[in-house]
Amino acid sequence: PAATVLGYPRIGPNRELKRALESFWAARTDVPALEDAAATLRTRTRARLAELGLARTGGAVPEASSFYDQVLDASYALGALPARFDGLAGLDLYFAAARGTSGDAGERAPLEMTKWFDTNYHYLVPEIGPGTTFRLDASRFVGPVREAAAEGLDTRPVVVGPVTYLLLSKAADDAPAGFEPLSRLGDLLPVYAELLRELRAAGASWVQLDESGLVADHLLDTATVSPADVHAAVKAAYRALATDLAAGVDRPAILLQASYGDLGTAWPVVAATDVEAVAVDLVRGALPAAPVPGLETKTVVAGVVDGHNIWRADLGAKADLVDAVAAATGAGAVAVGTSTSLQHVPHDVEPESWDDGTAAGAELDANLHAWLAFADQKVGEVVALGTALTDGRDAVADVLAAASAAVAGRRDAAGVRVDAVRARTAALQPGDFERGAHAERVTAQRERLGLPALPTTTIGSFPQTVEIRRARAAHARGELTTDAYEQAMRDEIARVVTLQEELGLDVLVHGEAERNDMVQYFAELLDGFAVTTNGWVQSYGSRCTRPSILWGDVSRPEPMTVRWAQYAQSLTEKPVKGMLTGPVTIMAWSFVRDDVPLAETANQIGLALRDEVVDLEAAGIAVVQVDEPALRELLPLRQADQAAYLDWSVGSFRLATAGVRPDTQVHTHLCYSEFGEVIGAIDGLDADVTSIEAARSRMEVVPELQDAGFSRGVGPGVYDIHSPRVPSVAEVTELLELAVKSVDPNLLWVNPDCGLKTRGYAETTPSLAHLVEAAHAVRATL
Ligand code: THG
Ligand code: ZN
Repeated sequence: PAATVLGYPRIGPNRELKRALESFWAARTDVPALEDAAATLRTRTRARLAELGLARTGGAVPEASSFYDQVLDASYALGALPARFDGLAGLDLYFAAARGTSGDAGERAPLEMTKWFDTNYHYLVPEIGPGTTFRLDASRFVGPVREAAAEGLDTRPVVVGPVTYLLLSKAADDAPAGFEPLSRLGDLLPVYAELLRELRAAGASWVQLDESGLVADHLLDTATVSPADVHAAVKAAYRALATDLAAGVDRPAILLQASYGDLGTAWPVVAATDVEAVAVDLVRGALPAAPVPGLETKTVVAGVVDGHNIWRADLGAKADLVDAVAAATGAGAVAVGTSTSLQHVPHDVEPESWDDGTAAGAELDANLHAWLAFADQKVGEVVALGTALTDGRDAVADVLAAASAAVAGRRDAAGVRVDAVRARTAALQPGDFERGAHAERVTAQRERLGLPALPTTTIGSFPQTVEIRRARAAHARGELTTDAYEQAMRDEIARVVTLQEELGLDVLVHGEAERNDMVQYFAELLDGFAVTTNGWVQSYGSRCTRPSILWGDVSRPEPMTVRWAQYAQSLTEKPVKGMLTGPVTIMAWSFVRDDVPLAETANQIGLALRDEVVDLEAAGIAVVQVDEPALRELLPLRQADQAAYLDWSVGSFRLATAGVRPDTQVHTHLCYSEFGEVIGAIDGLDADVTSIEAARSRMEVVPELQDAGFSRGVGPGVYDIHSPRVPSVAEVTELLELAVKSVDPNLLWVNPDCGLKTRGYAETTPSLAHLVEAAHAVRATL
């Protein structure tokens, strides 16, 4: 077929899968009900894709559904789940690996979760050791293929490929030092071969194997695996799968997928395999400099429609790019595809409304409907480009013209380019990114704040209670007036401040009751952003976010957080932290514009936040925290691109925070503990205090930071908030004693790992009481 997509959203247009999963987990429904809901959604997806124009035959429609995660699907099918799940089977096993078990079911930790390439999707990390056995259970892949066949549809199952599967894995806890999961490739391949045979037997004419590991240096522990090793592994794997299998056995044709980046030196590698087709990302990646020998026998699926972002494509330009593919690559045939799976974008723009009844709302609504393409619109784009390829552009002239008009309309629309905003970023000087000398700030802040050694604080949010959520929902429905809603939020802030005073914390927070989400809250208040009502994107399992849409130049029409912080500060003598989300995190968790450099947008947001920070200072706030949990997330996959990224990302944080006096203390919070690649950048942020995740790694990160010469305030989290467990005073004391061994007690802060938004007061209050008690105990020994 001339057109395909590499995957499609799995959660359902109205989050049907989320609801079905959560009902099942809450034991409100049983396995048949869950299976039924999932099957209904799969049927709906196939029908929708065919209705939007993908061919019903030839494997054009991908089968990329999942009950939770595609990497977990592979682990399950390969029989590769760790031994702690032995004795479980079927969905019990599947969900135990995803979510862990406790109580009567036995205590089992779930698989670890981490980010999928440079997206906001999180996958479950396989644990592979020398003793991991592989045994095929193809049922969860085969079932949907049969189901589709019964509907007269020849679908193309999507499976994480063997090399990428192992690259995404971590060494099992009991593996010897230096063990590399990729060393198990030889044992894994026969199981993949068997899976391919079973899929063929079920009726699949094509299978898609995702080898996006080919484009991602970040997956490589370069001490043990080099890009050359990965290339060799791919060659060996696909020789085994394509050539050996082809000799004696019927197998599906293989579409080898490489998304999320540039194939670069891997072009000859994929060309050297015996697969029938290669899907390449031509949004992030480029065409090869010269035709690649080997491709003449293959189809290249040109991934020209962005699967990663939500802008409507300039189809004329895309058609030009598609037309260039055959000559540039030497491909035997060309088809049109998306650059990545569409799982990273919401289902459909159509039902969205940005019309708030004002003239500006109506204009934004019309504009965004014209400018955006969610998954369904993107399917339409690849279908149109496929038709242009096979039947000529005249056949879709009106579609191409409409796309060009939309792109031109977006370029010229009010708000996309705001001269005053551009003038401000253009006038930036090096000094705007600099605060005074750190040592002087330390002295000035010590004098102003008068904090004890090992000051105690929290990361920012307090539990979002049912009452808070109810008040927000009632306000959104118009059933609670804005005055009443705001009064409810003030009451909550007062409660949280009193609680913190009673607990004896040193630096307080207002608790963020008024915020729905740490990015969306700011997106709603800044110019240049739009938020969706139903634009859900799966983050992990049943959890979704609604990324904001950054469509124009960013500015701050008025202060965003000042009155809340000021109110909280008016209630206490202790310092209350002003709480903001940093530019990089706002960008990482939004759909960003593709028409200006990221660095420009980062500076625009940096300046908007800078104004907010300065206003907070003027309102008497002495400590301002700017969170950047996503700093590492946006790190480019290719090492060569990382320095430039760190330059603008760190710069935007500094721009946001450098406008204040030396005696105003700037904090930041980073949600992870693997600092390897970014340790220099963290120092470069020039924050006075950095809180980080550390409880699960038992403070290992503290000596690492010291070794790297980090000499700023540091708040290694002393307990993991992701679990409801209340840490004992002794436990926290022990961790603090560990920390004071490797960090100057004058630099050490005491805080939990993360914000408390997702916890309840039942565990939050005693946990914080223990934290304060432990800090006092260790303080007394100094
Ligand atoms: N905000 C935004 N993006 C994020 C995070 C965030 N991306 C990365 C990380 N945090 C993802 N983690 C989560 C954690 C919880 C949920 C989603 C992503 C979650 N979502 C609710 C759900 O699916 O039921 C919906 C929340 C809502 O109503 O807005 O629980 O913190 N922007
Ligand atoms: Zn965190």
